[in-house]
Amino acid sequence: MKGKSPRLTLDAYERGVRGRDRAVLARAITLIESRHESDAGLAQELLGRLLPATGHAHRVGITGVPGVGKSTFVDAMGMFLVGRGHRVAVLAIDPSSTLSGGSILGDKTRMARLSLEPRAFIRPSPSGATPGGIARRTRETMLLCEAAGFDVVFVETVGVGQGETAVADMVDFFLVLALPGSGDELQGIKKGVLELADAIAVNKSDGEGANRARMALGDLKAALRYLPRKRASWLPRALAISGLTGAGLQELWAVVEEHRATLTTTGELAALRSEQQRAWMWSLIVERLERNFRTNPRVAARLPAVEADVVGGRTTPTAAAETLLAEMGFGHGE
Ligand SMILES: Nc1nc2c(ncn2[C@@H]2O[C@H](COP(=O)(O)OP(=O)(O)OP(=O)(O)O)[C@@H](O)[C@H]2O)c(=O)[nH]1
Ligand SMILES: [Mg+2]
Repeated sequence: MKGKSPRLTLDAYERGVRGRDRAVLARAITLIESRHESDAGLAQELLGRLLPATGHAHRVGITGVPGVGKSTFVDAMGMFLVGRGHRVAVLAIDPSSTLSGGSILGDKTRMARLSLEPRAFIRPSPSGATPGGIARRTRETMLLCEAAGFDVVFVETVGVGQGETAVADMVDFFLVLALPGSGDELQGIKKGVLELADAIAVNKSDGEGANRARMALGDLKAALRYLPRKRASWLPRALAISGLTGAGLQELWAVVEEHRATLTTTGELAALRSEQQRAWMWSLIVERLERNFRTNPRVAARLPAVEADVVGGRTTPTAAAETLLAEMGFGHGE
């Protein structure tokens, strides 16, 4: 990867993104991801200008354990949608990757067709230092993609860690990919993740897996009836798919469209968008507070020792938090 490319002007970013110039879009995302204080103002100004051009896309979150077939699925689904006239953006959050991390390459080879497709755009979302940071950058990247004319945005996250809730908070439709297997294996999907799902797709439903997928589907449908409903108007669906053969993809997209139509009719989509705006505001606040906290010189001076004391069991987390917050003037009981 080359060194820092020079920044464009605000007008050039805006014109390029609106003009669907993918190279400018990529540079605008880099600007959004920048941790330099000097870029933050420009980034927020650009977002402000582009905001009216956002909000029209299908925002679809996808999660599943490593190896479940997310990349293969997104490649196949993306190509299917491009074939139907959509423009597809894929944001992949990889907790193990950094900006120049190696897994990016791996994903591009798994999305061999989509990565060559001019009407698609694939961008890995590097994990930041904080969950709030991931959420902010991914959300803002999604908005840039929408302003650049992408009408389907997939946000992919590996089904480990806390990423799922952050992603579920910023999308309209949350898809959980599962593996065909016994009931035991299905229980391997974290319950908390199941509760976020608008649909569960049992992937690899092909060849020898087809029968097992059908059995898994029965278990899932039963399980879904007992889970608390995310929303009254929508019972989460379970279906069998194969990213490899493309089986079930058309049906799955029909479910996404039905979900959209339902939520539009009930007014829930509008409410969801308002909620997403609120979550965005909070991720900005929390991220800024955390950054100010960590970069506060008094806190920074004491943080390593205090943290070591907590790890070493010499002080309690509560006492340590109080000590550090007091350095910022956040006393107790105000
Ligand atoms: N039989 C079958 N194999 C599949 C299918 N989808 C993916 N695979 C295989 O499963 C393996 C993992 O697929 P990936 O698409 O890389 O899975 P992933 O979920 O993106 O994995 P991570 O990026 O590591 O989290 C690969 O060997 C794929 O060829 C499918 O629908 N059917
Ligand atoms: Mg993958």
